[in-house]
Amino acid sequence: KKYVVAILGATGAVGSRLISELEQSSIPVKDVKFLASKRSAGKKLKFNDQEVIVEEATPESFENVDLVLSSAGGTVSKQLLPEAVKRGAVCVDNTSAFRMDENVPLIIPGVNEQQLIQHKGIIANPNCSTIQMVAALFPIYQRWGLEQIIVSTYQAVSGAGQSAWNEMLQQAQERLDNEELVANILPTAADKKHYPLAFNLLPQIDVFEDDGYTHEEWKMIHETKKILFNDQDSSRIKVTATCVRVPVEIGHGEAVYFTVEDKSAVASEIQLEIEQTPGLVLQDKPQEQIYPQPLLASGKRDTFVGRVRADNENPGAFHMWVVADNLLRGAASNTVDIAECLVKRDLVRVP
Ligand code: A2P
Ligand code: 11C
Repeated sequence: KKYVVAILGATGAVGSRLISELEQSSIPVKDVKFLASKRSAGKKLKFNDQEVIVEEATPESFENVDLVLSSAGGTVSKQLLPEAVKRGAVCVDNTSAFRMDENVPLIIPGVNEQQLIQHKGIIANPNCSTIQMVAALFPIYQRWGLEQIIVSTYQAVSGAGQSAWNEMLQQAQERLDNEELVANILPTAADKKHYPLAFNLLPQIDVFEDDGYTHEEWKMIHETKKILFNDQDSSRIKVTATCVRVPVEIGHGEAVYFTVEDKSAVASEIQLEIEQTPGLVLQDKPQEQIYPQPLLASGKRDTFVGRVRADNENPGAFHMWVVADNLLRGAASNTVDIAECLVKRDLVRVP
């Protein structure tokens, strides 16, 4: 069987990678449709050697489509994905629109793809910072159990979309030209004030909740619990986060501090588990200054782990440093991996 695949948000930072990941996937593609806003209608993009003309996304765009890979923002997903499902298309969504919906599986292949069987038309891709953290912790969780996770993130600007990325590059040029740095988007277009990111750090990703956490921090906490416990017994693990935007183009870094249930765990065994897990790459030779870095992870599908070490003051507690390409591992690759799992399990149909 071959599939008609639509990419919603094909012109975006994640969209361009959805196209290349689909090209390299095992999914048998009959035809593709590239959808974006009205602004991009008529633009020409490539799929393999074929020229594809971008169309404005409307509910009718999804007639005769089997599979939708979507990354055009939460508002667009909320409007259009139910229309796609109505027309029989199965949607893998990169946005936060449906992640916490109890009818929507939140999937990281290699961690919980068995939950795909429950899908009702929409499957959610977790937030990029959640994916790389849970991917790195999962083998540790399976072998020793997890009590608590305390994470501090160092997130690249590309996570905020192409326009925020352009804004930071422009600010870097402004600095070189000794001009004032202009900020109209970051930390987020959804809030009132804007600050330069170039040569700066912004401890705000997304908007603030009433309890003083940002929505990005909220996502890391609640998505992690949903993925590991499928919404049942989520109090079994304590998760807390501080998310910071850093002037890096691609590749989120995360300092992950965690405590395990089984206190017999040692750092060398944790390193071994990581080394043996497909999709994880151990880069951990302090004496040779080998550790994960965004510039090294950019363009790769793997999750890179290093600086694994025990907290010498607290038995059963460890640190590690996790880096992944947020646009690939945290978005496009995970989405296409989900789609491949759906194809392999013959689940590309709306029940
Ligand atoms: P467009 O390029 O036409 O604006 P990014 O995350 O890099 O900012 O990309 C966002 C993606 O979502 C782009 O492909 C963008 O298309 C698309 N998009 C934005 N608004 C809409 C909309 N109303 N309908 C469909 N696609 C949209
Ligand atoms: C960022 N993690 O780096 C965000 C981007 O929920 O899919 C992804 C937002 C999301 O800004």
